[in-house]
Amino acid sequence: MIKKVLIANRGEIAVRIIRACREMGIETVAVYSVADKEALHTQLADEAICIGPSPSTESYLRMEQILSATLVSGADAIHPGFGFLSENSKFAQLCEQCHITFIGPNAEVIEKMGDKAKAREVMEKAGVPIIPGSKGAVYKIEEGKREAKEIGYPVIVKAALGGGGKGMRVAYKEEEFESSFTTAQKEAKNAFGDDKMYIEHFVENPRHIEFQILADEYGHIIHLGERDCSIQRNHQKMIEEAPSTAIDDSLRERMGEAAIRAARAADYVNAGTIEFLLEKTGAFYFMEMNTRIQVEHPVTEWVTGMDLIKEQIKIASGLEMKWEQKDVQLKGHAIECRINAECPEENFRPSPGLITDVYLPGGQGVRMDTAIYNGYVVPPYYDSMLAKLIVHGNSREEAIAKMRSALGEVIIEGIDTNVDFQYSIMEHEDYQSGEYDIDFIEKVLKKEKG
Ligand code: MV4
Repeated sequence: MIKKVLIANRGEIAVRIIRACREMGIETVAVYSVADKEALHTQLADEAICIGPSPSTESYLRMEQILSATLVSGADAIHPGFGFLSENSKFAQLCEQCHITFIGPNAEVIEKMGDKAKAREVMEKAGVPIIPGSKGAVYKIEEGKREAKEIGYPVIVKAALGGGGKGMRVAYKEEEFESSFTTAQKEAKNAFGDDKMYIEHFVENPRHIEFQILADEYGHIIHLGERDCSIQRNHQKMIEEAPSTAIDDSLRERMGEAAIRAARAADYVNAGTIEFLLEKTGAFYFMEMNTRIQVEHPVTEWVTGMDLIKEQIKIASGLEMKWEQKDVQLKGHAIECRINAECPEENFRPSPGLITDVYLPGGQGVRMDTAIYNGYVVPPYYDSMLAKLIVHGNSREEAIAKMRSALGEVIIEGIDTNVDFQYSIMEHEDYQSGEYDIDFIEKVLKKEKG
């Protein structure tokens, strides 16, 4: 069993992992940058080691520094959280070489699923529905144009190493193809140092539905139901909920089975997520697999009653999973709102700085995952997410009522936040009816401007 974990992350997820370890009797080591000397994760862990200057490229992304800190502290495992090095196959491999347990899937799986063109091939072979698209990789415009014609417009050109919207362009008709392809490929080359592309039919107005899976070393794989992550802006999710208003028990069973097939085909071990696009017709397609714990994991925790971080640690320790699919019973409804340090009125510009006053909501069915406190200074170097407000109710209506009430109690002074914007979404009739797709926020903002 793992005895001591180094947390290669910061903010609320680092705190979340420290708490899980403490409950399990596992020692914790925090790493921190100069800007995070007074951060909550630095203070909460049993030990803390400074790994470099404030920019993440000089601290949280420095593999050698983090590995050295692990060896010096005597930790036997690293939890990477999300972002930073969490989906870096080279880092997972270096951990292996240093005999450090990487709490996540192995390097080979991370690399395989990191190449989205490769992942498509793996899923197609396994009988998981994929979006009609190019057979393999595409490097040249002419080749792409031929494929696009066969697939049928509109098409979307994607970078194989992309994800999260980078290196991705839509072409609605053949005349647009050349410029879309060229722009996407240039962006890919810049961002990922790789110009491998693939092409898919562009699915219009879908929902983003993802399935949480857990897999142990002994071939047991279960799914924990879906999260609806359609409420997003510029590929940044804002609200996630479980269950989805677009999915009934029969569709859940079919998508869940597809997710398990996908995980098995990838030889997956640990916690992972299968992303699907869901059309209004009920047709669903594999999009990507995320090989990390995700920001929105608490909504799944609340409808299943499981602790996903503890499950990750147990699986990484080589324990056999004690859950079977029949043990997974979804109960009630959970919603998560991401609270960011940003100004919605000024195109969501980041708003770092000193927090002069904080009041955090609580009560039955209300959870706040955060690393902020009164007097904390939000550094300008990292992601703007300050907190995740998660609520659980017996019904979706109750969950929405709880979220409105809890958002109304939040006080964060000194910086701008999106709390009022989140409140306005809870009041929106299309949110309340559950009839929304991935274009919801864009539509709301357009209407506001008139
Ligand atoms: C798509 C798509 C429509 N059709 N692929 C966005 C990020 C990356 N994970 C893939 N993405 C999309 N791929 C096809 N064939 C639409 C998107 C997309 C999207 C997907 C999920 C959530 C929000 C989104 C916002 C814009 C575009």
